[in-house]
Amino acid sequence: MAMLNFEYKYRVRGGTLVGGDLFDFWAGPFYVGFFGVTTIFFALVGTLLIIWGAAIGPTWNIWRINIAPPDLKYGLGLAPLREGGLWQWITFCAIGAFSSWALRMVEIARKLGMGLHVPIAFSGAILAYVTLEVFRPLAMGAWGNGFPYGIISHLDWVSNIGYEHLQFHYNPAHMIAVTFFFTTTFILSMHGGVVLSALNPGKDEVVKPSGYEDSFFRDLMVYSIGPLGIHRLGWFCAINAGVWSAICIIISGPFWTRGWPEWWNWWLNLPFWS
Ligand code: 07D
Ligand code: 07D
Repeated sequence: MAMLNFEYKYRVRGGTLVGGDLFDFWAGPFYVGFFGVTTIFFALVGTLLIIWGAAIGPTWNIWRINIAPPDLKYGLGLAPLREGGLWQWITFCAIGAFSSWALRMVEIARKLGMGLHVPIAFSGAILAYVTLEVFRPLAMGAWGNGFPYGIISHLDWVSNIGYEHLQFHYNPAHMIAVTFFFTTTFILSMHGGVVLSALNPGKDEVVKPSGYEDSFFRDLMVYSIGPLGIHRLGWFCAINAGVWSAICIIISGPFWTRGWPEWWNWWLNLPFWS
């Protein structure tokens, strides 16, 4: 009941970014909005194009379906549908759907009078995707440099691009991205663990307030970042994981064409070694 009263308060017109009152309503618990409609449109068209691509391909095996980008010879032009054109339109729809979803988050946050932290975080993932499928192919002069749509085939792409640079682990931005991914899961497991240990006690035991969580980490390692701080840190690390991923791939090809181990020669060439 409390939830319903609360919904009654905020479920009012306003806060939309475009279109005024157009689509400014809920369908059950689902906020529609202009960007809800555009998300559904792009996601539906994109999915139908994927199904079309699968239908004209050699297999319905879900793992092996592959919709490849155009051959490099098409450069940055439009390719015939069966020769990568489908990939181009799927990419267009994917960008439409992902950005509509982010903008819908913005509208909902505005209605609730909340910050834009969630859409900002999701934008990190969108940035990584657009870097892979648009910015890097643009910088390299052909859509054929994008990754293909297929569960196994996109793994092959990652591996191939990795070996094109001999040893991708030597890419310094990849190192930073990987470290942020590892740090994000590490701090989430610590945070989830401490919250559960305090707020989900055994039968007949009392729930412990947040001071207990702080004390746990102070006793353990002198310092507790605090209940707000841990979420700031998580947000920061997670976004950096996506952003450094985007950096690590945009520099691979457009800015560094050789093996990544070779990049470290600057270190060996420092004057004080010789
Ligand atoms: C848990 C949130 C839920 C999302 C899920 C994904 C689809 C795709 C497509 C039938 C954490 C739903 C999947 C809608 C269906 C067709 C054609 C997010 C969670 C459950 N990958 N990748 C996977 C995508 C890239 C890489 C799995 C998408 C890059 C590696 C899944 C994209 C590179 C491995 C998947 C994308 C890359 C995977 C699990 C877009 C570098 C694995 C994903 C749009 C980033 C793992 C068989 C997951 C696997 C895996 C989806 C891009 C590398 C199919 C949608 C090109 C090394 N990727 N991926 O849980 O098991 O994400 O693959 O950019 O080992 Mg990938
Ligand atoms: C791109 C996904 C965006 C998703 C969006 C939303 C839907 C809807 C619907 C569920 C970015 C999609 C939503 C479809 C779903 C429903 C209902 C996320 C994206 C917008 N690597 N590597 C990375 C590691 C090696 C290589 C990133 C580790 C090898 C290349 C990350 C290892 C070689 C590329 C990372 C390792 C190699 C990468 C990926 C270990 C191969 C990239 C994360 C331990 C031989 C990619 C921007 C990411 C990248 C990337 C980690 C090994 C090559 C940092 C831990 C040595 C070529 N690697 N890697 O970017 O930077 O997520 O992409 O060995 O292109 Mg690597």
